[in-house]
Amino acid sequence: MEGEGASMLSRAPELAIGEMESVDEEPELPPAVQDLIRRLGGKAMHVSLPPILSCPELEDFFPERAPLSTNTGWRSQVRLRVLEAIGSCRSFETLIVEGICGRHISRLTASEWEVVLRGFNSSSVLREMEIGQLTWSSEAEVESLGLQLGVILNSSSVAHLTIEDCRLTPRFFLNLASGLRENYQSKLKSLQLRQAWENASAVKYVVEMLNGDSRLETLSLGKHSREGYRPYMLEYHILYKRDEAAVRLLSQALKQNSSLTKLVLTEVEGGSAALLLNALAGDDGNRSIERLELIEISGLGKFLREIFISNRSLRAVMLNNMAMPLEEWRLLGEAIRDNATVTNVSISTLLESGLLLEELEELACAASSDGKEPVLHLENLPQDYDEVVSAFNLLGRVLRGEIKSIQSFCLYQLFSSISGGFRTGNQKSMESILPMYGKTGETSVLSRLKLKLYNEDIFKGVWKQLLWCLRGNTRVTSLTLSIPLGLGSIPWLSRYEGFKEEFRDLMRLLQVNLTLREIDVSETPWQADGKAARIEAALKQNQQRAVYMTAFREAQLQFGEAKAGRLFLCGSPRAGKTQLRQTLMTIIQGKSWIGNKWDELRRTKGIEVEFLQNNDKMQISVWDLAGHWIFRTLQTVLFPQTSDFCVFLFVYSPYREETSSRKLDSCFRNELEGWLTFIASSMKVTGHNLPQVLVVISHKDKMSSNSLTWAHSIVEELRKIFANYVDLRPIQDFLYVDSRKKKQVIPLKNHIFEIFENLFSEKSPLVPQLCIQLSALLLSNIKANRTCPLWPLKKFHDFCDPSLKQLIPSSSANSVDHSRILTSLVSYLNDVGSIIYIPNLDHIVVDPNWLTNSFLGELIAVGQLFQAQESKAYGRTISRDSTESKDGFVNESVFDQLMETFLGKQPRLQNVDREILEKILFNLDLGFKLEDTSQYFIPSFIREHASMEEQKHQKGAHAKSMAWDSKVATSQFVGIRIQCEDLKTMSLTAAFFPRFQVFMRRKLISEMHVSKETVTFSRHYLRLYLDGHQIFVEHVQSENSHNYVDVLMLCSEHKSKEAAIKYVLENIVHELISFCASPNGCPGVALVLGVIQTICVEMLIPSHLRGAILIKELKSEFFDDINKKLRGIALDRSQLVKEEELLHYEYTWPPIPALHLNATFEKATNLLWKSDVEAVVNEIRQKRNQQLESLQQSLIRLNNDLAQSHPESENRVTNSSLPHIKDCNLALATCSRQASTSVDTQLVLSEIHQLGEKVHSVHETVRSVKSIVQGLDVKMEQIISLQQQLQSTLGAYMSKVDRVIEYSESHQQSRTPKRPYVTDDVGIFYRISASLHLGTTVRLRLMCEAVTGFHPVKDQEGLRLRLDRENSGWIPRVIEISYKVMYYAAKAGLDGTLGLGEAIPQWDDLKTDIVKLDNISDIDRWAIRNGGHSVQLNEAWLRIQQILAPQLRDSIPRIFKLCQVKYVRQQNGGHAWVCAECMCKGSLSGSLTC
Ligand SMILES: Nc1nc2c(ncn2[C@@H]2O[C@H](COP(=O)(O)OP(=O)(O)OP(=O)(O)O)[C@@H](O)[C@H]2O)c(=O)[nH]1
Ligand SMILES: [Mg+2]
Repeated sequence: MEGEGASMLSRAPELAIGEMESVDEEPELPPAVQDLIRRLGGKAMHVSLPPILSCPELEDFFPERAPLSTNTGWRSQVRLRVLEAIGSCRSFETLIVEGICGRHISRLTASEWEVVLRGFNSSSVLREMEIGQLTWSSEAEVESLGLQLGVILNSSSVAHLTIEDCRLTPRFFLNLASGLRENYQSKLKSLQLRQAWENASAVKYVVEMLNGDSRLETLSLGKHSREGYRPYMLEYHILYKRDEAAVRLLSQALKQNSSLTKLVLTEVEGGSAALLLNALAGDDGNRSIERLELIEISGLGKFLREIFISNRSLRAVMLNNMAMPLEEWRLLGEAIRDNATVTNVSISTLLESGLLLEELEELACAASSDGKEPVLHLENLPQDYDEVVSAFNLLGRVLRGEIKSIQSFCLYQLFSSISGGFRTGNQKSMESILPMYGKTGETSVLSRLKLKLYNEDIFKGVWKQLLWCLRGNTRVTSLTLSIPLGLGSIPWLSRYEGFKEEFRDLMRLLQVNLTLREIDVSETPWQADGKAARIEAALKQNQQRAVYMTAFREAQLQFGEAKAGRLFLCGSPRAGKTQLRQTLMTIIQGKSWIGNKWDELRRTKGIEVEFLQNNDKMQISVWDLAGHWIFRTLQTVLFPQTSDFCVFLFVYSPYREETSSRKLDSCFRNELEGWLTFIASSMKVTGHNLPQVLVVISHKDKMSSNSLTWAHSIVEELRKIFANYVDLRPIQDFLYVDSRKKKQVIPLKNHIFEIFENLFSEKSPLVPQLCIQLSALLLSNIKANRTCPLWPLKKFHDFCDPSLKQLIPSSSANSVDHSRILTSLVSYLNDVGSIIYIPNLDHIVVDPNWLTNSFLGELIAVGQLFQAQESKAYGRTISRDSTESKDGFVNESVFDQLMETFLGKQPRLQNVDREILEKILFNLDLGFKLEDTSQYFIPSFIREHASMEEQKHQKGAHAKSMAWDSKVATSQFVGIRIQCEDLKTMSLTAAFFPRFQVFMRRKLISEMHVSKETVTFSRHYLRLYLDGHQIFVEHVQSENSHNYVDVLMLCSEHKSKEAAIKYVLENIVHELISFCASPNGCPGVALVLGVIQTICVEMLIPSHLRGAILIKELKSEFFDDINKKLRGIALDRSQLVKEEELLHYEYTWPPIPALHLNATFEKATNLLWKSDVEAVVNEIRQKRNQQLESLQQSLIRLNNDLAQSHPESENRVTNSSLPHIKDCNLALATCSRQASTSVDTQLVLSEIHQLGEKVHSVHETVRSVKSIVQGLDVKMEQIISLQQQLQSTLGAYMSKVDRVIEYSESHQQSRTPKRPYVTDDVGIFYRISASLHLGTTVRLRLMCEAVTGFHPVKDQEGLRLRLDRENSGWIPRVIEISYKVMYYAAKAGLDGTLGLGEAIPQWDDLKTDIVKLDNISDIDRWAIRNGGHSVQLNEAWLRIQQILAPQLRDSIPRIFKLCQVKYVRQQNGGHAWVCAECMCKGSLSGSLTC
């Protein structure tokens, strides 16, 4: 609101005040004023007043310098109208005094102040008052203001008063406090005084405020907390310059006060702080303060100890960046240990000057005690690698249970000493960073762990060990992980790997650790790539598991290896699944199959469930899935959620019956891929236990060849693709069978049983004997009793009872909660498929086949007119017309007909009536009945189109039924695509969308209280009217689009687009993502977000034709575009680059030929959400910062190297006759000076750090006033200045490198190209270690020397040379030169800056080669030390000079595609050889001449 207002004001046309004054008739108020008055007069609540005086148009009426007496006539009228408008608005929650007067009190007269403040008197909405950074012309003004503010304080509901950064007079305080003394009605609760007064006399009035008011709860004294990075403004603060008398007065008041509950002291001088704290110690100390916060105060050890010893009211103490000697920390630890009342001591060291880890450890050890609950909350910020190691050592001690005082531990590792892709080589030592020494961690007391690891290597180094430590840990309940999205881990950049391995590690941990309750990964790439939702879902399931595992453990049941499992048969129709099942049955039962001897097998409906084996060793059921796609929804609903206890057989028939020939190989690939996707998507990742999949090929008898070569390669290829999701076994000969032949199937049967045995003993979790016994009993029971598939809960309990009595040990029999055990049993038996449990149903399905085949399979078959036997026509009772429904709804009569047809076919069933059947359908989310109508939504049971032809004809027809209700002139359309993260291995299963529709509808109506009428359904979409927006959630199950759901929105006119997006993300998109991760969704699928081409949303173009791009991809393209533009900025002309130009990136949507739509363009800033645009800009800024930091460090090192070897080298550098560094820029000069000591080095770095911080704080201020885009401008400005600094430092750095490679002044003068390198004849970069033989042909090449960064030139021919005796001396030196250049470039992290990675062939190989040459710098140093010259290198340069000049000079443009140019500014290096592109850019920007 505020931002909008401010920008509206500034858009108004300027007003000529002079002219207005001369007009008789009262002129119209300036539009900005009118607008302000209109808005303030409205009904809306205003949090705070917009800073009106910073608006240029209004400034004319409130001039800062002009005397108040000049405010006459029109000007004074306008002023009055503005002030009155503010004064009569009574809905402000915050009063920021400096906002009214633009920080200068004298800008308003006393009477004007009265007008403007009028509305705040007696206000009942005002909550906060801020007085800060004020200046004034006379004391009278400030004192009068004090009086007026005092009235507000007394009469209004203001609860928080902050006064900071002012030199307010004692009389101001006297006036402010005057009413408070006697006013017991005052609502003031918190008082913050930071550098608030001019002299100590003011304290006595503050004391009066403390004494007088009984409601003040919080007192905060000291420096401004945000002052840390700013230079101190005025050091007059009483608590800063100690005034003992005043402090004593304050201390005494604190002692006597009984209303305060919280005291905060920030950067208060040590002696004063001690005096104040004295008020809390001893028998006569304060007894009301419960919370004490001390920030950056030194030397308080003794006093703090005293407080822990004698104070009994404190509950929480926070110590932030406190400094004291080690011994004091130990003593403080002991005092904490002995204190019985404080329950929370948080200690953080978030500044470089903060306490050392050693001190933290000393404190924690001393505070540790067996009998006491842990109270310490530690936060630390290690400054370098060694400190990280120490911090983890401390964590190790805590996790092993050696230190028992720490309740939460936070480690923020923020330094980035590793850059440019270099490894520190320290990884090895990370391997043993968290040893457990055989302990499980059961005695550990830590409950919260927070890790912010900036460095990817450190994260990877410690992650596995940390998770290993947590396996046996039963105390840590909360883990917060933050891997800042910097360096190589930017989730939306294509090279990002997503920490997939680390994710699996975590899921593996969650299989065994049931203690962890919350894992916050919101600051990791997992948040954006959909994995966070899966972690969430796993935690939720763990909580349920924890409940039943605890029930089993508490009942002291015996555990053993699992014996019950399920075999799933999947594949296309007529693949031979049922045939194979029957052959397996006959083998096991030892008899021949009679059932279908002379009849063709019936096609399977739904899932046929049968019991294959039920003996002492194992209880296996076969789940034979119908191949026909109409049953897929039902199969998904009843599919297992974890792969524990399951084996999958994919059956494939290569035989094409119609033509009696072999099917194409692609059929096999597509079918197998489809089923693997289905399996991977339907099950949650369970760490090690990937679903076991076997491929069986049938119809061997029909095939002419026994060879399976065609299948091997496809299986192998898919095995690799799906390696992370399923365990696809290679094909073996016995897997190729005639499914009708027992003999051929026996080896397969044996193999399956082996897999199960192996699974039970190694991979499945242990289960109680009770479960095993009951699943065996259930199997035998079902065989005996087929007419009673549904049991009431009571009957089921009775059935379980004897086993419970038998297996629960008598010792725990009395204490066992039977109902808990029974619930747990139901969960287990449902997991292994012995029963099917349907939530909210009072019955248990004890015959799974009845539900999956006889009931649901049959019902679908009836509804979809499925013919189980090709020859017979089905559905005499159901008419063809009634079984079609485009939108998925049917009338009650059709539904009745369906049900009756079904019930009529099963007359002997007991316990099953129509009502229960309906309940089952609805509880499985397979449909619902529309309230108040007779419509049933049962999309899976009813056909969409009459025939396949019609379906083709009507493709996209559903889209026609979607339409936007109204389109206003300012229509704002938004389209969000929610898509599977990996399209190769994941897809949304058939049941996903129908179930989501039902779930979302229920949630909207019952939890969000949305009226039923506003939620409309159809087969492929859900339409909503929410919060004023029209929303379609659409999903089409078709070949093209089963991987995504689209959310299309027409935003409300009354809301901003940003607010609308936020709303829909929270209420629809995130709901959908968590539903997908839940057991009812597709737990194996991770979802990511994309944006849809706006015109496609507006025109409701069919989903498969819509343009869409993943957000991470769009961000990445946007990021690259900005970087490209930045790289092109010439150093001296960069002022011409406008910030918005950098942000102006248009994404090109491809044309849609089917709809005759041409390619369109959309601005990335419009397509992306603000937070994403900000993320891109932040990332760029952060990267530039890092690069600059790393370059500066390298420059310092290089300078040091050179300075050490040549004491006079600084002279030589600055007074050097080398023309290109004569004009040595400021940055270099500063760095050279600062490089002299390591302390200075730190200074440079901290300056850089501060630069980043300042940008941040500038941004925060700007954000409150201007719109975000304007805030971005500030950041972009910063980026440009960073880029400039980066380039000038780069220039300086490279000129130093030129010294190292002996490229001297004379070479520069003779304009010798300076970036040579050597490749072999086909263009492969020569390695430094490669041996060169006489007679070999090599090519001498030259890089472009552009000031924005050197790089190889595309399609450069190079100079062909044959290695002979003469040149074999200098060519290796040229290779050395090129390596040195790259070595230093990479060392300084320039590969990223310059984009070298893309340019140089085999850059990754080179990098490793360079790393091996880590001692090059030593060699250089040695060379320089020994005379300053490497004769050989110099020789190489001379030869290059000779060879390229003079006769070849004219050919350089042709052979090397380089032209000679001159940079306008000397500091850019004078002459250079650059490629055509860089020349063009440079001359356009005017930075070079040809
Ligand atoms: N010659 C021969 N016929 C087979 C073989 N396997 C299956 N059949 C026959 O192929 C037909 C279809 O087999 P089913 O087992 O019903 O196929 P299905 O995979 O269960 O098919 P749906 O239930 O529709 O998914 C039956 O007539 C089988 O007898 C085989 O290996 N050789
Ligand atoms: Mg079948």
